[in-house]
Amino acid sequence: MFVPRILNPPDMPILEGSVGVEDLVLLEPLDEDSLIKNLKLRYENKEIYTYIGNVVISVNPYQPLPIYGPEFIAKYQDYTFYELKPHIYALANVAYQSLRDRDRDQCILITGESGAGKTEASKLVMSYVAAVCGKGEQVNSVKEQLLQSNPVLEAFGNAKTIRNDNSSRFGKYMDIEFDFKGSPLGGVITNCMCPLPCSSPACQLCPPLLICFSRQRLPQPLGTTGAQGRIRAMCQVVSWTLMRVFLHTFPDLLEKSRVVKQLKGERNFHIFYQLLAGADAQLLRALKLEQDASNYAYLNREVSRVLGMDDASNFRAVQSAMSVIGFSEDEIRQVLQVTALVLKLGNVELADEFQANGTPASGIRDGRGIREIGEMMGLSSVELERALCSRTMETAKEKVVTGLSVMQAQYARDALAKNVYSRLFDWIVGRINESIKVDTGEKKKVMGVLDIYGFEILEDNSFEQFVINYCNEKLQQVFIELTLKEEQEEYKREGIPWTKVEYFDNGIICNLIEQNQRGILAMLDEECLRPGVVSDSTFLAKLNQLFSKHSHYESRVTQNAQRQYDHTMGLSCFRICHYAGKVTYNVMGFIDKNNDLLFRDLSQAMWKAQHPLLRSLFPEGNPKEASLKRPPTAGTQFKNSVAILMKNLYSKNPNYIRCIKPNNQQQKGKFSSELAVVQARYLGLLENVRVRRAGYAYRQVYKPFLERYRLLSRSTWPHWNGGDREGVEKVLESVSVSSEELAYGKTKIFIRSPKTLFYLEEQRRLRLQQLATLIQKVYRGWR
Ligand code: AD9
Ligand code: MG
Repeated sequence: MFVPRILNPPDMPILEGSVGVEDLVLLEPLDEDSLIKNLKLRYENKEIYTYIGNVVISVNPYQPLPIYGPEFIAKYQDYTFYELKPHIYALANVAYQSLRDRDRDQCILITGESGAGKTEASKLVMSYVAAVCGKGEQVNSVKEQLLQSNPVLEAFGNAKTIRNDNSSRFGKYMDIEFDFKGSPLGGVITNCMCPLPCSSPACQLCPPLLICFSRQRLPQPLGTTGAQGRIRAMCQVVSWTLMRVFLHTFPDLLEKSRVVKQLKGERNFHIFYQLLAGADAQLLRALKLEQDASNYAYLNREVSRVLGMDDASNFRAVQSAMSVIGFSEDEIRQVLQVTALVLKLGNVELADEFQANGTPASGIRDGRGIREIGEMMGLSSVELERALCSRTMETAKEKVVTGLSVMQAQYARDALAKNVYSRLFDWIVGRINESIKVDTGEKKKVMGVLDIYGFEILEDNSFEQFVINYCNEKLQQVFIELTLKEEQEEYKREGIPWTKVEYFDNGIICNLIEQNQRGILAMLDEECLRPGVVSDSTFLAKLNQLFSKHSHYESRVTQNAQRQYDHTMGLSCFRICHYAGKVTYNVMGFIDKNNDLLFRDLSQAMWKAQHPLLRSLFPEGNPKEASLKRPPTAGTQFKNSVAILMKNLYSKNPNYIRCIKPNNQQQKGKFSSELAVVQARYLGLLENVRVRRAGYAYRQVYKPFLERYRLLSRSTWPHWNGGDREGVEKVLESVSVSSEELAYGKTKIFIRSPKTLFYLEEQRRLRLQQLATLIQKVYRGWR
């Protein structure tokens, strides 16, 4: 039996009640405590999504919930943003529709701390887009490739960490491009029939109750055809073509250090374990590998398995995904060979040796291992050993070869392994990009999806946290500027005076870090390039001198000068007062990590290797290409990537998904308020609500607003033939909303206080109850 939508509880918008408010803009009182309580209450009721206006907050459920899949995608596709419960699909739908109908490129920014659910959210967005964006053989193949890129990227770029069993160890930004021909690629006209008999007095009630009236498009006719039908909705289905996907990763921030060393309880990148567990005997033999992960120095011996993760079957999934994406068999074989090479490099043991003149040097202990590696690389083992254990210094007149000490040679070996792996990862990303495109040369529309590490405050923060947090400062800047700008522009568009909102501008912190020639990154580069003895300590001394008076910089030295003594901060540390809180960074290792040196001997040796893929990863090893110019430092590369990303984001309309991790144990149903409150601060949620509420907390286009509330006025109910704006005026007059609470824009009604909206919702709820009782009586009468 057809059930009118309003009688169907799961579809009813619930603004207040047992599961908390769906939109934090409606929160009363507005403070941190009630914000967290609201999220907790909702989480405990398995309502993991909550809005702040058009921002989606997502709390990781750590369990599969029955709210995803084609059925839900179809539902969210047919409703406007506030009509159904908060959901990522609703946000994806708005982004997709604005892109389609308003010709605006979109970006979806997903932020949150490790394990908060960013990558899962990005996959939901991708599957939504894949489901709604048109059909056709070519498009389907792009969709398939788009979805299959996930397992491949995750195998090579994700790892088990203490905080997340499937943690992405790289930043990912993806442009999903659609083609646009100026008119729909295909159209279907569907007639929708009212399912109630036209003679029924209930027909008087149909318009506001039926789905077809509130929807612009229906995939299928609703009910019966012919004489019974009274209402006709013209629905046009428009197809769009998914054209290509372009992945940008932050290669300089693939956590390369993980290749050679992992923290206690963590693993190396998944692919190593997948390869060992999933390869059959023949493949293992071909790759000269042994199945037991404990044989490999680069793999953490304590944890080779992750509960609930099947490495062997994931390996098969990765192989098949690579084929779907378009990697040839030969390419897959070469990728696996290079992966195996990295593992084998870790087992190269170095021993003390002495040069003829008696100075200490190093040599390779295990002759068989190095021979095998050499064979796989297509490089003589002598040459490989020379590259690993010595260094050539070139002056204008001569070449001097010096032996490396064991420590230096170990450093060189690890640097080689890290470089081979990270360049392999970049190559895979490039190869995926090459595949997932159908270049039609038409005008494009783009939806960008950013899945990037959130703000990090660890016990020991190093260079990695420094750049990650810098990136988050920049994202916060985008957030503030675009949110405020968007508010401002909307008010302007609608002809409503703008009230200025006070907020903290974090530009001063961004400058402290990135300013040319004067920022921390520039100082680090200067120190790395400076001849003579440089060390992390000289770098710190320089910072202390330069930023002693900076309001967002602290160290023991600057504290001492101001007679503020904080012994929790180490002597080798500096602290930055980020927008999200203070973070203390230990400078030890900054210079090395920023330099990220790969001795030229090694890149030249790799370029000489016969292995085509390996060789292609080291173009700078070609003597003809060799330049005396140093490659940019890791910090500069990162800064450049961030600058490109920012430019890209500023050119698009932003949509936000803010992810929250409810507990540190990856457990379902557990919500730690202490943990959530810290994240809410990092994410600036309260500030976001304030900005949203500063002027008018709620705004809505006249037509849907009228559809929703017209049953509150006798003038507009059951029939209204006037204009939408006039109808809204009638409704608001009839419920006596004060005119100070309202502003009538060109296309939208603006409501200042959430309380007014509560009031309207409550009135509507009561009215619907009356109507529902009436309908039920009518039904009973028919039977
Ligand atoms: V990290 O910064 O890459 O370490 P993410 O990306 O924020 O982190 P991820 O998306 O990987 O976290 O989520 C962590 C785990 O939480 C997943 O492996 C799932 O087991 C679980 N998760 C996250 N979101 C959902 C969801 N919507 N439904 C069910 C989820 N489980
Ligand atoms: Mg992730």
